[in-house]
Amino acid sequence: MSDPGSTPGTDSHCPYCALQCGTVLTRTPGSDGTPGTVAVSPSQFPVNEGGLCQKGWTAGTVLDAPDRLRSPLLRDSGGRLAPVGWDTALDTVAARLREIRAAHGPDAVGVFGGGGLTNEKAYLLGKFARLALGTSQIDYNGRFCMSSAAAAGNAAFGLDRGLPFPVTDLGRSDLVLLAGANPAETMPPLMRHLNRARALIVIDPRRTATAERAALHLRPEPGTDLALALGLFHIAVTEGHWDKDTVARRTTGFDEAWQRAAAWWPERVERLTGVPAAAQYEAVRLLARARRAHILTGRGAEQHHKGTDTVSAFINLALALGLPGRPGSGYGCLTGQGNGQGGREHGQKADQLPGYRSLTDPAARRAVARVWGVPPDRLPGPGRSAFELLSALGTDDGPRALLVFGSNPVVSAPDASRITERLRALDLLVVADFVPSETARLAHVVLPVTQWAEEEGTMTSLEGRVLRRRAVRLPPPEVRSDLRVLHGLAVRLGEPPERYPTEPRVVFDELRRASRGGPADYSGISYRRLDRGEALHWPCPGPREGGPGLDSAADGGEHPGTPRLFLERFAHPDGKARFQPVDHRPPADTRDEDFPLWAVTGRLLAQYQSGSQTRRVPDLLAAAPEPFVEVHPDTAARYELADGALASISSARGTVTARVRIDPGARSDTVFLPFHYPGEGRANLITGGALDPRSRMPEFKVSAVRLEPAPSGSGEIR
Ligand SMILES: Nc1nc2c(c(=O)[nH]1)N[C@H]1C(S)=C(S)[C@@H](COP(=O)(O)OP(=O)(O)OC[C@H]3O[C@@H](n4cnc5c(=O)[nH]c(N)nc54)[C@H](O)[C@@H]3O)O[C@H]1N2
Ligand SMILES: Nc1nc2c(c(=O)[nH]1)N[C@H]1C(S)=C(S)[C@@H](COP(=O)(O)OP(=O)(O)OC[C@H]3O[C@@H](n4cnc5c(=O)[nH]c(N)nc54)[C@H](O)[C@@H]3O)O[C@H]1N2
Ligand code: SF4
Ligand SMILES: [Mo]
Repeated sequence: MSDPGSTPGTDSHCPYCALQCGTVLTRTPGSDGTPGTVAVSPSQFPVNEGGLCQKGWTAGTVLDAPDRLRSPLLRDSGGRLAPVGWDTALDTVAARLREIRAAHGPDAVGVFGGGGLTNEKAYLLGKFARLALGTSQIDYNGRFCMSSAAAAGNAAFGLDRGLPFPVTDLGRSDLVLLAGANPAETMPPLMRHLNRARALIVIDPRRTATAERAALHLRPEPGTDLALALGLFHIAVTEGHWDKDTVARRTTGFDEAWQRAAAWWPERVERLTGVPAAAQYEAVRLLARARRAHILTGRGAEQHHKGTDTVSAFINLALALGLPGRPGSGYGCLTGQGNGQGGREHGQKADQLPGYRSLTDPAARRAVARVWGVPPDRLPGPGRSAFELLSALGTDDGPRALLVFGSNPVVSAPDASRITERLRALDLLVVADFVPSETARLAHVVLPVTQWAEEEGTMTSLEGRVLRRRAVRLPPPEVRSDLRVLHGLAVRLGEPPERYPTEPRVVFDELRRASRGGPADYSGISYRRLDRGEALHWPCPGPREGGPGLDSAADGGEHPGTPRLFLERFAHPDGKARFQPVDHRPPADTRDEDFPLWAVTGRLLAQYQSGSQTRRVPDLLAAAPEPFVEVHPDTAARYELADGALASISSARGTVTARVRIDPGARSDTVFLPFHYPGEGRANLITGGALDPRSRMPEFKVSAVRLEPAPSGSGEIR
């Protein structure tokens, strides 16, 4: 790439969450050939309207993190990671992969991707795994994120796009119900839209910054949202608030779903969830009175071993009220990661091909194999889901090598000490990252890659809009893009070089062809249209194959994209949405004498995910410096814990050490831990691997724990 120059004011998007706030990047050229610093300011993009959160404002700092990876690293005979050249690093990886494959077969190599990768990277990673490695063993961290909402959305609507409407619709809503989401911390600029809505209902066991803005805050015991949603559905029907006409015209399966919900009368729901019956009636009354209403779910409702059924229960409620498909109303999931939407569409998921197609669908296999220039039987079948893949590493029939692109599972995977052990048991761990994450530190080979402001690409936001990421500076000299890394490895594994383009635009044009005809059809979207500022939400089909318009230089055609889905019909063949017959079940853990409290985990405004990026930003670290446990004053007193003391929080899996923060907004049966910190403060030392049977989502949100003062002499937690 040539030096992009120092033109002030390049439009791009924030590198962090799925809101993908619009930014303006300004580069100050460095002296003597250094890449220069990048300042981020907000643009007047519709989702953020000139606002950014603290993470967005400070994102430029990570580009110049003092310990940024600037050269490939290879573990030497003394066990230390030492700098080497790219040829040595890639030759070593390719040679070891070949040995492992020859000894144990192609499924002995696994790949772990991320929802922060651009569409181009996610697409090429899936292709690389299936063709260059020939492995079925690929999955990604999106499995830990919105997979339950995706499974429920597909079941109900025949299509999964987080928000089937633009974010700006929320500002015109009469009522927004948020189940298990805390956007005041996780997507602050979204609050501009939510504050414009007439009213908010928040369902969260904690009194969060978001709940403080709500007209009504329902505080269920953690892990009981499914019963609560069944109860709200029950009241909607028994009080005559349901939309009989829409249910009859546009849905199927009401009777079976209702049979389950019929048994969840308000007093029973109150006994199980702790939400007073009067508050349940009030919530349904507010929903029913609203002309335009939205029901949104976040990770609080989804990250459970029954997350899919819980989301289905909220969708049942929405369908009963006639919201999905009604203009100005709807159900949506607040997707989390920067490319959490696009990352789930292009084939880095264990069971998936580009265009959001199924790896087991013969027609989809034929279509994608044709674009890839291989016979369909070269495509392996579905592999293990993320947690199952990580759990199998280094076992007799599991992968012996793992390539990680865009995740830090040592901190973010559940049952973290066991997963860390599995990573250590590998014959080969390769991590591509731009900072020495906790996972990179365990690797045999570390590959330094470019960051957002150093690369071109596309991201798909939580509203299904495809956005351009733009390069404003050159990367440090020995740093390569993920696309170049994949190309270098594929060629060394004997693949034809042209199969792995390194130019993002060329990869995108191939992705367009590979997605054509799939649910997430990008064939009508091109860099040229995006660069003209067109607002394109998928599906956006392009001109017919062979006709004008699909070559790399071409435009993509005239299709305006689809900002609002389901207005005429849902995506199932009969055009109807499907109620799901779901019923409540308890969390995987039970509270007992040994573990009498619930622990829930989640996020803080100033840290992002495993923290490997934001813990390197001084302002953010100052705002949220160390792991803490939020405890109700009565609970703290019961366990003789003072504010600021160090506590041990133990589950059947392990123990976390964190500083006590007494908070009257907590429930007295529940403590809260953020999961952004490494070492002894890793919240995931206590979480477990109970998986949702359909989405394979682990139960991050609820664990039975015991709380006690940390043993004296406990180490530093920073
Ligand atoms: N600052 C910041 N922003 C982020 C991220 C980040 O790491 N930091 N990550 C991004 C990503 S990838 C994601 S997925 C999103 C997540 O965004 P959110 O879903 O808003 O975030 P969480 O904090 O994980 O969970 C939301 C709430 O769920 C509640 N909760 C816990 N258990 C339960 C329960 O059983 N029922 C209910 N109803 N609520 C419960 C918690 O108290 C918490 O307030 O945020 C995105 N934005
Ligand atoms: N207890 C608990 N655990 C959770 C959750 C929870 O609520 N509670 N939430 C879960 C959720 S929703 C999520 S999304 C996961 C997220 O957890 P992780 O998957 O660990 O996500 P990140 O911390 O964003 O890790 C991304 C890593 O990839 C690097 N990276 C970023 N962009 C790129 C790129 O383009 N290329 C390459 N090669 N590397 C890149 C970053 O530097 C970072 O080290 O955590 C899950 N874990
Ligand atoms: S809300 Fe999300 S996209 Fe917007 S500035 Fe903050 S982290 Fe970035
Ligand atoms: Mo996420």
